[in-house]
Amino acid sequence: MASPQAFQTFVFLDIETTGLPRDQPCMAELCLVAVNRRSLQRPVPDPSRPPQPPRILDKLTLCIDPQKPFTPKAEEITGLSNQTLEENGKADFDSVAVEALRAFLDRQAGPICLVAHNGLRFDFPLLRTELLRVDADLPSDTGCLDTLPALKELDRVAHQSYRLGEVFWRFYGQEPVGAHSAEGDVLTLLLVFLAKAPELMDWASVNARSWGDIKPMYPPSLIGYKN
Ligand code: DCM
Ligand code: MG
Ligand code: MG
Repeated sequence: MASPQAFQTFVFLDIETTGLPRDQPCMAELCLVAVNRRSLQRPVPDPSRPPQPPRILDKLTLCIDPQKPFTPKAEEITGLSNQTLEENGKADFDSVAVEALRAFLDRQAGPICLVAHNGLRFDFPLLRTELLRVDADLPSDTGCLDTLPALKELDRVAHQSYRLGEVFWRFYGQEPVGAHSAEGDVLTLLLVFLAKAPELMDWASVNARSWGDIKPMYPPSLIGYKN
């Protein structure tokens, strides 16, 4: 970003998809949890107690009937399928979903920083592709923080895994709950963030990227068919 930003709200997000970037995936589930910086400024959690998210947060979870077939692997790990999403009457990622997303973000005190684990390589570019597909976008000065390189840089320890579940294990000595559900992964990310919140918020104020600089994962025109 051009100058250091004192982000007021951190919006943790995770997206479940029909596959990996090489599959040019579609979103199948989106979860956002918004937390004011005030609720992130607290002592480092006590590792002998089960970690808890802050009491005050806003949450939006949407299931989406994607325009593409799931890969077998994505279906297996997410527990989602084209058939069950359709049977449950879920719509595609459409203008109504965009309105819900916008309204959710508009309710938060700004400036806002989106936070995702591996977000710069996965969640942010894919969300941008999906938004552009329906002629929508987010404000270009929205902050974007990827906790994967951020934690790596703050740790300065070589040869450690920074997969979300492994980082959670290092901080809390337990397996995360609900891996590969969007809400489960967001709560895991929020708890990981809490373990290093002061450092990560400082890091974000200097190193967060701008939404306007996020390149779409693939051109939005390339999709729009169904199996
Ligand atoms: N994904 C995949 N195969 C993997 C890991 C992930 O196809 N081995 C896809 C499907 C997931 C999405 O990436 O919905 C997001 O991953 P995660 O659940 O880790 O957020
Ligand atoms: Mg993820
Ligand atoms: Mg996930």
